[in-house]
Amino acid sequence: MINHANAQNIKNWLEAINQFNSTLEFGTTRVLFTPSEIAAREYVKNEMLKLGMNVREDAIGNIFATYEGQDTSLPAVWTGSHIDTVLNAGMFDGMAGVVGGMEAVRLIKESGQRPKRSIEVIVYTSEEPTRFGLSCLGSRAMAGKLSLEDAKNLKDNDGNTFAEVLKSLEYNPVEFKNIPISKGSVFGAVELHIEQNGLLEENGLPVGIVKAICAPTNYSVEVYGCQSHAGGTSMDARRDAFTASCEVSLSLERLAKESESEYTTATIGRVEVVPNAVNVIPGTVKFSIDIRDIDFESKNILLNKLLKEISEIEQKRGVNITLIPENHDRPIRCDEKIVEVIRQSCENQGIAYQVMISGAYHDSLFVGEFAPVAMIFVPSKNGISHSPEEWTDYEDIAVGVDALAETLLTLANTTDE
Ligand code: HGY
Ligand code: MN
Ligand code: MN
Repeated sequence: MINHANAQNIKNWLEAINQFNSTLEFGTTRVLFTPSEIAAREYVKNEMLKLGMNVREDAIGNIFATYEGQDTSLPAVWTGSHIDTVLNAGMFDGMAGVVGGMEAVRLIKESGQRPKRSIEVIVYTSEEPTRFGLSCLGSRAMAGKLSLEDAKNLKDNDGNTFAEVLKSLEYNPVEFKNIPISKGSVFGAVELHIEQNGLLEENGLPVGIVKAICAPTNYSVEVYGCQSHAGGTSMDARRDAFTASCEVSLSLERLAKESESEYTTATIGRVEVVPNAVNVIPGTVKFSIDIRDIDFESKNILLNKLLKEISEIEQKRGVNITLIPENHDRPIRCDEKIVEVIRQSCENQGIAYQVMISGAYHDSLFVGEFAPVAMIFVPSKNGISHSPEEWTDYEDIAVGVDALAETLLTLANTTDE
């Protein structure tokens, strides 16, 4: 019998991690391998050691904390998430899954049960694209989709490459080739995460069971027109890079709304206008495109329509529009057997739930390339995330951990497959 998760424990861990923050005055910012994130890593590793877990890191900084099972030769069961954040974020995105995994292991240990398989709590390196512009660096490398060469080509705003930063922190580049995880070496992975949408709250449910995870496609777009005088240049003589960018933005929004897929989103979140002056027609505009879809084919259809409309805008407005692809990732369906185990865990404990998709991507998207995965969602207040307003009640996280703990134990005691 496993006890109910301790909401106070969860609160203490989350508040302690939240102290490691470079924007205390405005939300939570913990960017990969900055002092606040490194300090948070040390804190979490220390708490994992206090739980009696073995703790190690790989050559990209993924943290593996192991609660050893009876037979350590069996593929382990994974849980965990990330502790890095977007700028001025909340204190739950990612951290709820790391702390939730730690609390689940604590509960299993406290029950005196030693499962057949080891259970590992993973802290994935850099789930957010905040520093190097690419998401899920740690889990992408585990899936064999990020090489040392790639790491040498990823640069932060100060011109540091990811490979240089890793080396400066004494991660051994020679070991980079040993990061990929082979298929079959992980029995299953269950990530607890905040929902980052408002469905669970709307439906008054404490738990969501994720059946599929959207994947991102990201571009940097550069629009070149003609910088000129805001008064002297008549309206029909302009090649305005900003109004052209706005037309692209409205095309993207319409195409996402018209998508036939179950779930499609498109966002332009970062915009740079040059020279960004009141009385100058912008000559250059650079912006990001982030498209999510639960269906890969539908995302490709949207992209083809967008490229066609962009070339029409170029002609009509006499501007040049360049799209620089960053990543074009595949959505995944979660493992039905693990979804069933989570469902059973909820039913056994009388936890109400709904099965749903994830509009946000997660490390589970890449872990799903080499292991069966599923996710457990807990409610986001007002559906808000990636904001200082992000909030999930600690007791809601505790209920999600109850479902997680029983799921992990069931999977870790499954050996007849
Ligand atoms: O953007 C995402 O979906 C994730 O929260 N990084
Ligand atoms: Mn996030
Ligand atoms: Mn996240």
